[in-house]
Formats: sequence, C-alpha cells, structure tokens
Amino acid sequence: MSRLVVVSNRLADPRKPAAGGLAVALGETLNRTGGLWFGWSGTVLEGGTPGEGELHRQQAGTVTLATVDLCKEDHDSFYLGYSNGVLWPVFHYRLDLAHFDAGHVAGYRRVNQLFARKLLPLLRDDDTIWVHDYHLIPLAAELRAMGCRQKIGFFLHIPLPPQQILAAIPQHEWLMRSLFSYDVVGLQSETDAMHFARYVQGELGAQALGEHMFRAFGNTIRAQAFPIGIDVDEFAALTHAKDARDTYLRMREEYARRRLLIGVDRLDYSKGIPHRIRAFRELLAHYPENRDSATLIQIASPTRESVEAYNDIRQELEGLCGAINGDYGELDWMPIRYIHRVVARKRIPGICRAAAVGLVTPLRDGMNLVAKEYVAAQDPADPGVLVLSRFAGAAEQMREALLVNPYDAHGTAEVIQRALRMPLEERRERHQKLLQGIREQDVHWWRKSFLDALAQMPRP
Ligand code: ADQ
Repeated sequence: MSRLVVVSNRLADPRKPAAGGLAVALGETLNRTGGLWFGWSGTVLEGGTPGEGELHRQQAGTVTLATVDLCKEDHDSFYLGYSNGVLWPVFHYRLDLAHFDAGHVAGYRRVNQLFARKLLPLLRDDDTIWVHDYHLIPLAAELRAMGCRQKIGFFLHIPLPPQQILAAIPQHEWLMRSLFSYDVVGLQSETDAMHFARYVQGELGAQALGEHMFRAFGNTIRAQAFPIGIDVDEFAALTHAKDARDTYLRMREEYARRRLLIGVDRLDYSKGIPHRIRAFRELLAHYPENRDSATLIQIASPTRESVEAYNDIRQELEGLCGAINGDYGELDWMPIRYIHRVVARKRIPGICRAAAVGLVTPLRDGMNLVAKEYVAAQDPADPGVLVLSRFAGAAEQMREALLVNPYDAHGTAEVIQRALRMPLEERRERHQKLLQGIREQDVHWWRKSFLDALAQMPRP
C-alpha cells in the first residue's frame, strides 16, 4: 500500500482522541502507511515575507506532521480574505456576505504555491495525496506545474452551490478549472455532485463520460458524492465513558421536570442559529403547554472572530436570547441557556443523550456531523428525536429524521412540537433506522470509498 499524504489547512495530532472523528479516521490510515500530514502550523508571523514560511517537522508515532508558518499578510488574504471572506460565504449560498477583493485572491494563490513548494520535496514516487477543503482548491494545479505526478484526490467538506451562484466569484473559472488537476474530486452530497456536473459542462465545456467521469483540459477526473460519516463506535465509547455519563446524570437531575432541546454548533451564520431561536419562540408562543417546561440549550463555540460577519451574528443571538428569556422566563425557568464557549468533546455525547430533541437546522451545510453524533449518543430504548434541516447534506441520508425548512419559523415550531410529543414506539423505529444508516456509512466507509476510487484511477 502506498503512503498516504494528507494535506489540510489545519492539522490534528491523530494520537489524541480529542482531535475528533476525522483525525481519528485519517490517523488510522496515516499510521498504517507511516503517512505524512501537511498544512499550516497555526502560527502567524508579524513582518514575515509574503509567499515564504518556515517548515516544521514533528513525529507523532509513525506519522510525520509537517507544517508551514504564514506571515500576517498571507494569513489575512489567504485565510481571512479569500477562504473565509469569499469561498465560505459563496459556497454556502451567501453572496450577500462575500467581499470580493482582488488582493485576496493573489494571497490565496501565493499560499497554495508556498504549500506546493514546501510539500513537493517531501513526496515519494508512490505516495497517494489527499487534499482537504476549500482553502486548498488550486493545490494540485500548483503541484502539477512543479512536476508532481502522484495521484491526488480532493474532498470538499462544504457545499458546492449551483452554477449561477458559483459564477459570481470573479475567478470562478480558474478555481473550478484547477479541480481538473486532481484525479478524484469528492463532494458531500448528490446535490453537490449535480451542481458540479452542471457547472463543468455549462461553464468549462467539460464532457460527461458517465460513471462519474468528466473530461476537460486533457484530463479525465472522477467527481462523485462521498458523504462523510462519524466513527460510530468511537462516539458510542465516548458516550459510555465517565465524563459523558457524569454530564448526562447531572443534566437529568438538573432538568428533571423539563424537556430538553439541544443545539451544538460553531457560531457560524451557516448554522441558522438565530432562525432556530426564532422557531423556539414560535413554539412557546403557539404551544403554551411548553412554557415552564421546554428548555433549549444552545452551545455555540466561538470561531473566526476576526471575520466581521461573525461579530454581527454574535450580537444578534445575544439580543434574541435575552429578549425571549425576558418575555417568557419565570423565577425558576429560563427558556434558553445560551453558551458561547467551547464545550469539551468528551461531554458532548452526555448532553445529546439528555436531550429529548436534537435541533440541527443549518441554512446550508456540507454534511453536519452533529446530526449523526446526536443519533449515536441516544439510548435506543428511549431515544430523542432529531429535527434536521432539509438544507444539510445529512438530510439526503437521514430520511427518518423530522426534516424542516429552517427559514420557516412557524413550520419548524410545529415540527418541534411533533418531536416533543412523539410516541415511544415511533421514536424507537426512527432511531433504529437512523443508527443503522450512520453505522453503514461511517467515517471508515467514507475514507475507504474515497481512497478506493482514487486507487482505481490510472496514474496521471
Ligand atoms: P463544521 O462546520 O465545523 O465542518 P460540523 O459537521 O457541524 O462541522 O461539526 C464538526 C465537529 O465539530 C463535530 O464533531 C461536532 O461535535 C464539533 N462541534 C461543533 N460545534 C461544537 C461546539 N460548540 N462544541 C464542541 N464541539 C463542537 C465542516 C462542514 C460540515 C461537515 C464537516 C465534516 O461545514 O458540513 O460536516 O466539515 O466534513
């Protein structure tokens, strides 16, 4: 088996369970092949030279972690400006939040070139390279221009929007053309795969060859949906470990008289948290039997705070939660507990298990792993109900969840009411099917499907 080289913007130490499912899943193959994981070190150097950065190497068991520092100018244009100021909003269908600044794309390209230059000398002839996410779309094109002939796969963790939205990015042709330097392009959902097919045929004149194969610019690539899963066994083990059990018991005791609803997200505008809170307000307004009982715990961990749009949503949320607690709260009951902090991963399963309803209602999401984690954490004998946005990639697989349109506050409130009143038998049936689905297509299945597809491609 050839050595696996993973490239992503940020790295995690695959030996640490706190790193989460993806690191664990990739870590397994990295360990087995004595692999290399390459990316940004997380260090921003004041006053460094654009396009330059020192390489650091560190051994984590059999895996080599190789990272590059970025100077402030590169970080601001590559990471804040283009990746999170253009690609993240546009790929989540939010043209209104995108800032198209010509300087940013130059930084994005410069850092991809820097990564390619630093990575190339570390590569061996029979390596298999797997590049992750929107920060690194042009990486293979840069590597190929420097003579790299190894197989390279790419996985996009976020949605791919329809042609008309994508085409609003001034450099969309360059960006999408660069995907043809990969051998396999993995997307989260069938919807994303359909958008890919339409775009490359409509804008780039690519030829669809059938069986997920596309040809353009002299290259044939495979582009297909490989929906990412979670490590169900690892999550179940986490659920039964001491931290999660203690958390579960404490919550059950604290909220013994209440029905708990839970939301766990990064505080990101794509996650639809304010829409969710407004739906909860509708629930209290139209179904008064929930007053003094239903309690929403919303955990929203801070991210990307130096990007402007993230401050706006923080303020909006604080205002909303305060207003609802003011309008409906009692001396001994607060409808919403809003926590703007990181909660340790080992406690998340306990919180999920204690909640009668899991609210996963993004406005747009590549997949959303919280939906799968919520299901994995439930007690099969008395499971909670997952309320899931139809706009999350996960909705294509998780048909037994209660699907909602998060833009429709009243409709969502009605579905939450249905979830709160669902009879035990129906809850069990739905949960069993959902659990079976996330077990069949778990993160190991995802990794294997992708790497098998890449292995089947002829050497470029
Ligand atoms: P995210 O948008 O970060 O990732 P999501 O799938 O919602 O992804 O969550 C990823 C992980 O972070 C989960 O394991 C979850 O438990 C954890 N997490 C989220 N909020 C947390 C919080 N407040 N506290 C502690 N842990 C938290 C991107 C895409 C997704 C896609 C993933 C994986 O945006 O659509 O599912 O990558 O491909």
